[in-house]
Amino acid sequence: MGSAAQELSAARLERLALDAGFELVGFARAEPIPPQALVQWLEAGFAADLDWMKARVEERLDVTKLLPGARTVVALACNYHRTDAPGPIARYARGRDYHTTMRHRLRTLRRTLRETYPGVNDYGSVDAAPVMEKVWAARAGLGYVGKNGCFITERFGSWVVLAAMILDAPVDAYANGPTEDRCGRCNLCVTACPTSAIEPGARIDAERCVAYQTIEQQGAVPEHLREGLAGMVFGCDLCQQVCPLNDAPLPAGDRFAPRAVADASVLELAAMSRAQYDAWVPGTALACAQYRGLRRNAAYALGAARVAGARPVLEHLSRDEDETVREAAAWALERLR
Ligand code: B12
Ligand code: SF4
Ligand code: SF4
Repeated sequence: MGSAAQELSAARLERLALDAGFELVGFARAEPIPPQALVQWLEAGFAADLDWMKARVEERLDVTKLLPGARTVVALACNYHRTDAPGPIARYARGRDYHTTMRHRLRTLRRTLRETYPGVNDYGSVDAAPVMEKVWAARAGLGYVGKNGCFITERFGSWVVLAAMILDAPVDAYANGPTEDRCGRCNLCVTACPTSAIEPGARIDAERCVAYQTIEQQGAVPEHLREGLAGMVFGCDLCQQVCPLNDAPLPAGDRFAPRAVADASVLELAAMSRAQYDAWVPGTALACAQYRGLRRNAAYALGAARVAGARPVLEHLSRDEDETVREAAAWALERLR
């Protein structure tokens, strides 16, 4: 069965995606994305040093550049919330790396898709591909982008990670765009953000976002932002934590079960030996920050929160072989005086 032009059954595809492990599935026509949101964000400098965000703009705005003849974007989401308390590691990063889980599910979907519709070609995206995943999730009716810049669903709130699969065939039913904006007059996320990173229009200035500084940025964190790192070592959940639309989270499946590292305190992360790092971190999204980055972040977090008992650990870090770790520890020690 199948040629690229045949109309596929949305209901059948949805079943395949659910069987592959995705929890929310929607369909959008693969039409070009109006350039304003992305172009204005880039021109405002909000991509900071994310050079890969500045590249491949044409593909981001037009998925036919990624898959010739693209007709449909299947938007996919998985809940990752577990009923655990706030901690120094953002929730999405506490278990097995979500990229691995989502890629695994995409591969399963691709396999069954090809069995069902042999002539159809696809392009899969999880995070790093030049695909605007929130825009596709919105167009495909899975929810909407909240004031905090996060994608909010009815069922799981914003505790979802996203993926997309582009197809070169149409489906027989498409969604009618984003669900209703439920933010209204609420502004809790904007006031909760410790570094004022949330701009009007759901635009996040990456430079000012703790998630960017603790995950992506390799050098020293600018001094005026360090205060905002109190208690956070990897990523930041504050603008989601305070969101009333996240008040009734549902527990995610075992693929998202927290690993041992999720129980570590900021102090323990700062004091982490190389052997502990090797036991805790590989296979989780934390690996992105590396050994040095996690201890640098922990030093800032201890200094920002003025944790008095942290002095011995910080003194140890102030003699670290890595200059950024040494400098972060020196800054933190200065604040304990
Ligand atoms: C760059 C990036 C970042 C940057 C910038 C954040 C941002 N909001 O843009 C930094 C490093 C700061 C970051 C942080 C985080 N990120 Co991030 N990030 C991305 C990435 C790679 C690209 C996002 C992007 O294109 N930004 C550029 C702006 C211009 O586009 P946009 O985000 O889509 O927002 C605009 C449009 O959506 C438009 N818009 C809104 N509604 C509609 C509707 C229609 C129809 C149209 C046309 C447009 C439109 O308005 C928005 C504002 O201009 C995506 C993965 C991907 N490939 O999409 C993950 C992604 C957005 N991140 C994700 C996560 C989990 C996070 C963190 C929560 C991690 C953490 N806990 O620390 C934080 C949240 C910070 C925040 N408040 O947004 C998830 C989002 C899950 C969710 N429920 O929203 C994604 C989708 C990764 C994934 N595959 O799951 N991230
Ligand atoms: S993730 Fe943290 S720093 Fe970034 S916008 Fe949300 S609250 Fe602000
Ligand atoms: S905290 Fe309020 S304004 Fe922010 S995303 Fe949630 S509902 Fe919208």
